[in-house]
Amino acid sequence: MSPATGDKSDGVGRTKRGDQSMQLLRRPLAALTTLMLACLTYGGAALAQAPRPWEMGMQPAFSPVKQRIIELHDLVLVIITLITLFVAGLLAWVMYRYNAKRNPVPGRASHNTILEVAWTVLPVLILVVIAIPSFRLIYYQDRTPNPDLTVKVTAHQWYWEYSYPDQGNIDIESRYIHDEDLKPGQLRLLEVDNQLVIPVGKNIRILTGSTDVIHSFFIPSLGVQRYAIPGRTIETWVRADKPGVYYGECNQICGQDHSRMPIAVHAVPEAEFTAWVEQAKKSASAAPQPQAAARLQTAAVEVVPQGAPTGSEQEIRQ
Ligand SMILES: [Cu+2]
Repeated sequence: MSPATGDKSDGVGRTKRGDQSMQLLRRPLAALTTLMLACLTYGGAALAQAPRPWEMGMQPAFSPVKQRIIELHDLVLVIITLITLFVAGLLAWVMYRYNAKRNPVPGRASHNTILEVAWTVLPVLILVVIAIPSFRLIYYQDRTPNPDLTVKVTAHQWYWEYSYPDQGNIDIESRYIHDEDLKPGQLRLLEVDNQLVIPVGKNIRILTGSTDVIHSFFIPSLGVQRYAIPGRTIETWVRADKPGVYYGECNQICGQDHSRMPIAVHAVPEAEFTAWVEQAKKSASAAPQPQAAARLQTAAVEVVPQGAPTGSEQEIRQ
């Protein structure tokens, strides 16, 4: 490119190239501002927990299970980092010390008993060190021995249904908010019309099921991830440490609107939860939902052949 075309002056001493470098600077500055705003928005404890711009690690923990997941992750990260550095160091040493120039006559040794025992036993020991906390965590997040509350989570193409068998079978359906209906500050494809309300600090038993295909109930900041499978009931549990809204998504590819079945868990103090239950009971008796109740009863055993439209699909199509 000639200077005449690439470096035109605008008459006040600034050049086009100068403008370009300003523009190059502007992008990182804008990103930094977005990041700072995001930190201000989400940084406080117990606000909305959702994915953030430029997020590198996992979402922070707001449940004991998530806390343990992060601890296991950190342990394994240290171990694999040490192994990677060790192997990379060995490789560099071999390339430096034993290349053809420095080592023209290769050695003829083919066995070393101590080394062979060591490189078999050490990896086994490392795997045992990883396996012990892994199995502990699997059993810990599997179920809670003394649940304070049970919530049945039923997945549909493409929305969630939450019912509370211990609270008079309250049954609510939870759907995403369409882009055009989003209010300022609401998160696109994460906000829902009816949140899953739970009391804070209580052990909640979660039972997942599905009426059509395999979905997955996934809330990163609470450390919950369970398949929702037709014809099966799968158990897990959660305890939210702080009040707040915790966002998640179906993370099992389940059809064309897979990306449109978000989860919003609203953890509230117990008194607020009791009030919500009363309110939900009242509105349920005011407007009974026989269809939803019937679906709930059959959710655990209903298997829909693949390709056959389900009741919920038909509703959506109408
Ligand atoms: Cu799904």
